[in-house]
Amino acid sequence: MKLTLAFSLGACAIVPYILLKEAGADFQTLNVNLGKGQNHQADYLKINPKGKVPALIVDGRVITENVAIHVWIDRQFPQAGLMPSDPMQYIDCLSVLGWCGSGIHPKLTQQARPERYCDLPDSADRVKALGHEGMVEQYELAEKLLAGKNWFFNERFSCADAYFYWTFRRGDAFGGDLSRFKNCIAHRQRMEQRPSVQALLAHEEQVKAEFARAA
Ligand SMILES: N[C@@H](CCC(=O)N[C@@H](CS)C(=O)NCC(=O)O)C(=O)O
Repeated sequence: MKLTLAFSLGACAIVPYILLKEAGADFQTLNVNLGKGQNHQADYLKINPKGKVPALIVDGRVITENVAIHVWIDRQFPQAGLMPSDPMQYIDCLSVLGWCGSGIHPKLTQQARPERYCDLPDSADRVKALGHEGMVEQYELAEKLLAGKNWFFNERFSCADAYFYWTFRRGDAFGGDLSRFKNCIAHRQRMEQRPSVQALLAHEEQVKAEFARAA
């Protein structure tokens, strides 16, 4: 089986990268420079007409949307136990994935791309500030969900941990003081000790160098 992950630096495509590594999958990445708009070029739109990363190409067939990709990886590599085995916890885990994708991610995009939310003159700072406020409200919830725990479910790493890790790391990159989110910070530190995330961080350095050479 040939697996190619459409990937970009710092983007939510890092989540399936982590999960594929956790699963021990053999895969390659197609590195898409979002900063240069490569995701809107014809070659990439043939892969994902939505113009977004991630996309996972499985023997030529494309899967888009993080949640669908995560579930596919879990089903393809069941031995990795990336989703909880208990049916109710499985649903709770899907619920966290949905929340990361549709509850937290839009607050991050609002800060990165305020012009997509409001194009009135001089509105960008206010749009970003509201995005930040909304993001922080979500981290308050995460702080409670992670209280007294190493991982979201069963004291065992799952897709939920990988997805939340990205949302918190991305949110932190916008600046602002997140030091009160002690459980989220500890979760991030635990994530960064996992070999899958270490591999990701090394891969990001390589891709950074590749993008710089192409600039
Ligand atoms: N709903 C999609 C969202 C994907 C998404 O928004 N990806 C961002 C990177 S984090 C992207 O490709 N942005 C490029 C753009 O919007 O121009 C998913 O969960 O996979």
